[in-house]
Amino acid sequence: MPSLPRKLIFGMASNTAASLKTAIKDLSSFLVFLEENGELVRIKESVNTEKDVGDYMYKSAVEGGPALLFENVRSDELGIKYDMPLVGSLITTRKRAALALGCLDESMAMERCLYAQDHPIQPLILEKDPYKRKVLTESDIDLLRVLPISKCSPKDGGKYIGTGLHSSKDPKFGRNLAICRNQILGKNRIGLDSESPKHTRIFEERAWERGEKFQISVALSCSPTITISSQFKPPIGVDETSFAGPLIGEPVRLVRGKTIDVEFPAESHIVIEGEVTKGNFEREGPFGEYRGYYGSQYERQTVIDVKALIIREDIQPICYGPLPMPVENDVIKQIPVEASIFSGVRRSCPGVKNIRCPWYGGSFDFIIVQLHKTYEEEGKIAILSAMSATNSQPKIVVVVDEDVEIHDDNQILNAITYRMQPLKDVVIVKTQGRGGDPSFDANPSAGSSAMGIDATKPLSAKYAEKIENHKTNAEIPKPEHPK
Ligand SMILES: Cc1cc2nc3c(=O)[nH]c(=O)nc-3n(C[C@H](O)[C@H](O)[C@H](O)COP(=O)(O)O)c2cc1C
Ligand SMILES: [Mn+2]
Repeated sequence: MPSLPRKLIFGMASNTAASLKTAIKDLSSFLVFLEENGELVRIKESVNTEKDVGDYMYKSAVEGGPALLFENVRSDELGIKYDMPLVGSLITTRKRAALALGCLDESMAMERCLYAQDHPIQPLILEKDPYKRKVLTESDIDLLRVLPISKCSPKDGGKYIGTGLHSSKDPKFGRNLAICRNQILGKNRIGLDSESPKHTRIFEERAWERGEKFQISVALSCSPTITISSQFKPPIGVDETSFAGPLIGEPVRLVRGKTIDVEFPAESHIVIEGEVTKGNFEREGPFGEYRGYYGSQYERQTVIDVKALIIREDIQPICYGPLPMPVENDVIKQIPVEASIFSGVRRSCPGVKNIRCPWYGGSFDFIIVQLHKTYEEEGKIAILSAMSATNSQPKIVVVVDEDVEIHDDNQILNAITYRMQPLKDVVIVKTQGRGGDPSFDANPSAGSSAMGIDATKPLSAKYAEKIENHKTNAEIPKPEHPK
């Protein structure tokens, strides 16, 4: 493989990490930056897409390890060696997610996301494609022979693209950007999983109602900033691409589709363009989901008929597609989802201090709100706001006071235990129910519900004083006879 470009980033050597001002605009530069800062390692030994890649990615992800650049990838099933390297476990730590947002200091990431939400920059559609690309069409396409796509988890029903950026358009709502997973179903057929009521799904159904095929492009290996920006949760009709602009400090550049009327981010190394025909379903899955369990077999998954596979020729293209589940999914979503819920809750509770969407709730289903309460029932209002701030339908919301450290689960559980009375402080509402939540799937006819726990102290009542640490500079002597 030709070595990665050693180019300067933001006019200075990329290892001067302390000077990162805006997010990095393309994947190759991001990888250089990670490598020079000890956040990426190259795997030179030959690995297969059936097992090895998944094993490596998962191990590095659960250990909080580096991103992995697989330089020698093969498929034993197909008996081939790929020309294209594969990058995996790319955004599996909050630190790298923050770097993708342009923050060297993780604690600044929420603030940057709030800034991006409040200062969107519309993308720029280029008249001319700035890069040389190879365009393969319809029957010339054989996805698994060209792209080193691996299994993500051992019992997945096939090989999956997990990080594809799906752009689509609607006459009323404009452009939408989201990540959906795609099982490779054939040479030029991939599955499209877009849950209801997400915008991609709504756009798809509206295209079918107009009697049209649903056009969609799936971009791989874009700037990680755009990948993360797709996870903001604005209302329908707001293009998530516009949140990446303020993060990279300029409009995201889009290129017109080669075979469909949908643009894609110019810097993408790989783009799949296709159409979804109403009624075209295929069996898909199972897939190891973001909740940490395999989703049940999907008998009816919509299918994208691939019209074009577009690959950069001006650089060494790298494939960023398969991912270690559930870690990378949860980390990519976490910060923008927290920021989206923060701005939703702030509308009704200006005293909201922080939001946390922990990995154990799949970064969607469990929300912790830290609140400076100004009136007695505000904790309950914060619960209702957090539940309805996005279209992701959380299942559990916990509200805590500002003296509770939001990233310390022990403190959260202590607040739930001793600042809450179940009969008075728990709110339960019936919900639509989400397929994929194993506790719902086990008995769907029983329905589903969401719970809010107000674990804030009452303002009016006198409350027991919390024990603070003793303040002393004295050192505890070391034992004289260590075991
Ligand atoms: C790695 C990754 C994979 C995802 N896969 C899917 C998926 O297969 N189906 C889905 O409905 N949402 C998936 N999501 C979540 C959506 O991208 C997310 O909810 C997004 O905000 C939806 O946007 P939309 O409502 O504008 O369509 C995924 C998220 C990440 C980070
Ligand atoms: Mn959207």
